[in-house]
Amino acid sequence: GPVVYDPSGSAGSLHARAAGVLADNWTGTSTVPSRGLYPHQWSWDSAFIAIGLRHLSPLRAQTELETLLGAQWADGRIPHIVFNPSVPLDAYFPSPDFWRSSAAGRAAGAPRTVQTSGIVQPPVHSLAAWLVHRSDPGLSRARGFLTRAYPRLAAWHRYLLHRRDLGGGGLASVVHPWEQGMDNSPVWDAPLSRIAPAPAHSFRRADLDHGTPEDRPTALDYGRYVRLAADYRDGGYADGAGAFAVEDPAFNALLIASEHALARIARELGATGTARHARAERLTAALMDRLWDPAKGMFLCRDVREGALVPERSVSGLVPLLLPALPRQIAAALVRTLRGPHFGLGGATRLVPSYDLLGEAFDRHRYWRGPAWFNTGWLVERGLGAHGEQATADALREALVVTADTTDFAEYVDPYTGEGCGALGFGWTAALTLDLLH
Ligand code: 9YW
Repeated sequence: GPVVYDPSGSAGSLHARAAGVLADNWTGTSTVPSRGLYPHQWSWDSAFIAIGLRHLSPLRAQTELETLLGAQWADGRIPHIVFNPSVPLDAYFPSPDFWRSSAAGRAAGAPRTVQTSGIVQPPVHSLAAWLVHRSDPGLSRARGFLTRAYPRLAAWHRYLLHRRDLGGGGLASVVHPWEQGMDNSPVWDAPLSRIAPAPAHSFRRADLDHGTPEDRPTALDYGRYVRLAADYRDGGYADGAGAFAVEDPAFNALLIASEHALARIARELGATGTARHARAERLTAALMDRLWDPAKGMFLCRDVREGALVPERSVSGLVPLLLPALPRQIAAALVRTLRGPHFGLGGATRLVPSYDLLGEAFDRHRYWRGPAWFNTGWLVERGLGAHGEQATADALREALVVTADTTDFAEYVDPYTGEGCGALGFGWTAALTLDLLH
């Protein structure tokens, strides 16, 4: 839709600067989230980046997704990182040697030609593939883009639906906070407290060479991330046995949106897609059944090992608004929660904080413990539009675009002041700004 934003009469220059960020971060086959902090390909970043890139170059957007899909494991999982072999090993931790994905006796059929991590990230990919196709169907058909992508996307969903249904209720579980993408969210504090941290001297954090320590996860958090990942690796990446298993509303809502997108892809390729739409509807029912909290008016995470909901309010619990098929009264409650004191949209803030403004663990600068992020803002903006909340969607879109502009496409921002934090020239911030401008 149209964006009112035009401070200097040159919205075109914001567009050009966003395109410049994506050009700087482009490696030739994919786009890095940030040249300094994250010099490899990240899974959900690439999906969001492709959604923006399609406005600049549908070919590059297709290539972005194809590079990621090329790193798929034999069991269907899409790894959360695809490593760039020309970047020094110590530029990012954990590096390829940590994951041992290409060591002898490759676990679960890791790819032979590229080095990857062994965990996953939220399944935004089928949604991205469909949007990329729609931006230039002629080019897509000529290149057989969907024909080649479809079996890989279908295997990815199959992995999540079958190997990751650790709670037995039909939803996919994440086995590491990094898988859900909101690394140090206060939601993970309780399930993580059961994990014995790896000793601090057993690894070296490369992120602290770039990020401000007060904005990054703590040393204790990192020790636990390393322990969990090492245990998963040492178990051959087999699913089911780990001490950490959580059903997350954003992860599952994105799976549902992607399943609907995959149904459309199947139809484009000549099948009916009916079974996929029906599966997405069953997943939506499971989401409401297992994760909806009527008293809080939002979705919560379920700690599968405890068999209970985690009573923390995170932006993750608002992301299901993105599903057009959500029952009216559920969508209405989510919008009330978004505007209420815990998230403050249109009141205390014009953006969407990553965590409860009134929560005990709220920290306006520390990563996923309060700051507003552009990918979650974009998802909520789409959700507001899908449920007829046009004025609120427009105001949020305007705020996202202005904030991307004034912060030079920051990774995340103070939800009250819009002050930029983390990396600048961040990939999905630039890409989703482009999408919001279109
Ligand atoms: C890290 C790349 C990734 C994102 C995650 C974000 C962060 C990696 O960066 O994780 O080192 O902390 O939390 O969502 O995909 O942008």
